[in-house]
Amino acid sequence: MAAETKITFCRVCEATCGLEVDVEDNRVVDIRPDPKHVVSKGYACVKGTRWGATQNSPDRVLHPMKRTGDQWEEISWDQAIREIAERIRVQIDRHGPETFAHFVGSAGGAILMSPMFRTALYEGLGTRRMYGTGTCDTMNKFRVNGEMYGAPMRLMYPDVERTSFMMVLGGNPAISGNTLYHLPRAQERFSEITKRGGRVVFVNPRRIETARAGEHLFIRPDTDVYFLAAFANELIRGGHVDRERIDATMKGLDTLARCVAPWTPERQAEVTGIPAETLRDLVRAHAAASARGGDEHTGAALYMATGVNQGRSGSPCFWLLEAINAISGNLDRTGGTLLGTGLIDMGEAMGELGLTFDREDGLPTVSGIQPSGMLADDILNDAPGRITAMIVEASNPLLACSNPNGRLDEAFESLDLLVSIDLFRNEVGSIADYVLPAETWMERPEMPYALQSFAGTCPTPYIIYADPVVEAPPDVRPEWWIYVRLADALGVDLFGKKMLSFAAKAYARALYSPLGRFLPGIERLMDGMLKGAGLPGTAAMKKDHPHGLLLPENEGDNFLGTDRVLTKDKKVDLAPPPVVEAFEANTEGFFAEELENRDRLKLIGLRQIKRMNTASSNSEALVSERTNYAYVSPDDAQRIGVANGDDVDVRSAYGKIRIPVRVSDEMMPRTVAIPQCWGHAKADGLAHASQHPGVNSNLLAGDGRDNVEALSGMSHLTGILIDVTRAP
Ligand SMILES: Nc1nc2c(c(=O)[nH]1)N[C@H]1C(S)=C(S)[C@@H](COP(=O)(O)OP(=O)(O)OC[C@H]3O[C@@H](n4cnc5c(=O)[nH]c(N)nc54)[C@H](O)[C@@H]3O)O[C@H]1N2
Ligand SMILES: Nc1nc2c(c(=O)[nH]1)N[C@H]1C(S)=C(S)[C@@H](COP(=O)(O)OP(=O)(O)OC[C@H]3O[C@@H](n4cnc5c(=O)[nH]c(N)nc54)[C@H](O)[C@@H]3O)O[C@H]1N2
Ligand code: SF4
Ligand SMILES: [Mo]
Repeated sequence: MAAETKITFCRVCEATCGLEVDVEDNRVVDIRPDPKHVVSKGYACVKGTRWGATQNSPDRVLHPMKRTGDQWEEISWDQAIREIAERIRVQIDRHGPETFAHFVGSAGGAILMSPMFRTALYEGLGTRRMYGTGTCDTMNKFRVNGEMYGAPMRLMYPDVERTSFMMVLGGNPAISGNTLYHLPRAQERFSEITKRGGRVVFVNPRRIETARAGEHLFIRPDTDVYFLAAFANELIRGGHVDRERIDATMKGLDTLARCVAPWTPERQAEVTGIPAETLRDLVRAHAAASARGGDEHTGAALYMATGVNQGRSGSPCFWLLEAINAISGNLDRTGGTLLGTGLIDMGEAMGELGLTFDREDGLPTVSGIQPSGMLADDILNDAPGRITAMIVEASNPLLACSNPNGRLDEAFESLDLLVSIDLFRNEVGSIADYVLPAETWMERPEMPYALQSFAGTCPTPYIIYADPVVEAPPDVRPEWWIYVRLADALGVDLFGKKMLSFAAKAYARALYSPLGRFLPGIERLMDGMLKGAGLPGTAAMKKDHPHGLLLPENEGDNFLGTDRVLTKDKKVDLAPPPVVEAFEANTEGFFAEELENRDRLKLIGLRQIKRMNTASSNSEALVSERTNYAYVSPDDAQRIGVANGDDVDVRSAYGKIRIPVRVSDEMMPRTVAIPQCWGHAKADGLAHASQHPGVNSNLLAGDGRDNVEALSGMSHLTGILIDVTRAP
């Protein structure tokens, strides 16, 4: 049969680039960027264009698998659902509902349908123990949005297309595809800012690839809070604030001013490594871009990503950053930062603080996600409510999360029931009791990530829908289906509604029976969402807008002073008490520690274009190196006494690893970067990855209270103090 070309979009990262896929006999044979996609316009990276190797991998799990001792056995779905439900029931009867936990990874964020049914099952069972890699990447932002704007999902994005001053702290969008706002072709779009005479500044301990689009400034890891405090202080002292807007729509400026007052450009320079004069120059440029004269407002925007989120002050940093955008008159302004309008109002839908509540130990659960850094503690204890059973969906926490000296492995191995829902038998799957095979993104109908489609975090607003590119193998299932079937077997009502629950269960039961092909597909729900928002339905989207449908541009002036501000008094809070408290409690103490540790090495992570966390490590089309490396500056290499390829021992307070080095002048002195999410030596279900294992840098990261940010539950994964010596 000749190849047929289908139009779809990649779901490996948040850029969701458009793709053309050649399919022959239900097999993917070629993938190219879609030149007609309305936003990615012919851009796609290798993870998208070489996805075929993962899609067609001989290692994929194609049937439910059950482990007994070292033996794996293929079982039917009926048996899998029945046995898993029985074992969950036994644990809940014995220890209460909170004993049954869930963990979802980043790939789970790309699945539109799963979260609804997953949450419904856990809520129905009465357990709130839902963890995820959200506390490895962004929960500080949701927490602070909740405090400042009244809802975690009030998420601003920089108006990249029109700004004339942009500063990016702790992100590398050209490699990562960006996070929490939609930016395919990142490099090109940042370059356009420079071309139209603006400035783009990347603040990062590594001279990153994206920085080719603008300027780069080294910053000592985990010191951004001092840089941002001094930046805010200089803006306020210099009078570069929009008093009128602040008085009308915000509150707390005085408290903010008091908090940042001690942080002068000189003082921040002592720990950040950014000279005072450089900071002053940036503030001047920022103020000039923000100034409004006549009808000119070119705008300025600050943005931060995981490199800052993962530090010890992720929430205070994001507060300062948002406050800078707000007080300088850039929030809700063309060329500044904007709040999108998606298909539904996620902020309102998720309530005042979303699903934020405190755990018994006082740590937070933001937007329903418990701190992954507490997971080992929550399993390895004797309290009656400890976790004994868990489902892991689309994740590999043993490599992705802090795992001090393998403590998380120990915790997972001690569980009475562990289930992995995945495409492969990864390291979690290898020790699980059951592995349940899921569909790949090429096998499901979808609109992009919820944040994009629902919250509208797109500088170029648009919507797209795609049918499955290939039919799923007969015995794999979508995640939502698994949760509905488990709810059925456990006798749990979904959504707290008897009729709706009954209908969902009847539908799931029938979908894979001989009757199934007469039933409408799950895309019917998406059809409803689109039409509900006044847009063409799925059929019209496919026929008339296969490359995406552009939506009206967002010009701003649609947030401040409106009901879209969800705080009680409808004012943006520039000094939310819990964040101010945390800032005041920690900032001086951390500063003293920084001064004390000025000469020590700090560890940071490094995302690589060919690897998506742990998920592409089994692809022979993407991974040819047998290991990752520790990247050190020439200065440090000399001090340690090593050259390219030599092995070093890296020790932290929590663990030790051995890894070869690469000397790189991209690195800031006293900083070592190790690409995370390697370390596949034990993955017997991943033939290629286990032959190209590399080293797990998260064995050096600490867990427990001391390594979890008290405001957001974020894990401390960057700026970890280490000692590096030449291996004997
Ligand atoms: N030191 C350090 N550690 C880090 C980071 C860092 O910067 N530094 N980054 C952190 C971040 S931001 C994150 S998000 C985590 C990432 O960690 P994880 O969220 O665990 O990410 P992945 O490794 O991408 O996903 C793991 C699994 O998802 C499976 N999968 C892929 N697609 C699907 C699907 O459609 N359905 C199902 N059911 N499974 C699927 C893959 O086969 C793979 O086994 O790592 C974190 N770890
Ligand atoms: N190729 C590829 N793309 C991915 C992923 C992947 O694994 N590979 N993962 C996806 C996921 S799950 C996510 S969450 C996003 C993340 O998207 P990004 O946040 O853009 O990811 P990174 O490239 O890790 O960027 C973090 C940057 O922070 C810098 N950094 C580290 N510590 C500090 C610090 O203390 N201060 C400052 N200012 N900078 C610091 C690092 O050098 C790094 O360049 O990427 C997604 N896209
Ligand atoms: S940038 Fe992200 S969405 Fe685009 S092709 Fe690469 S992995 Fe896919
Ligand atoms: Mo992430």
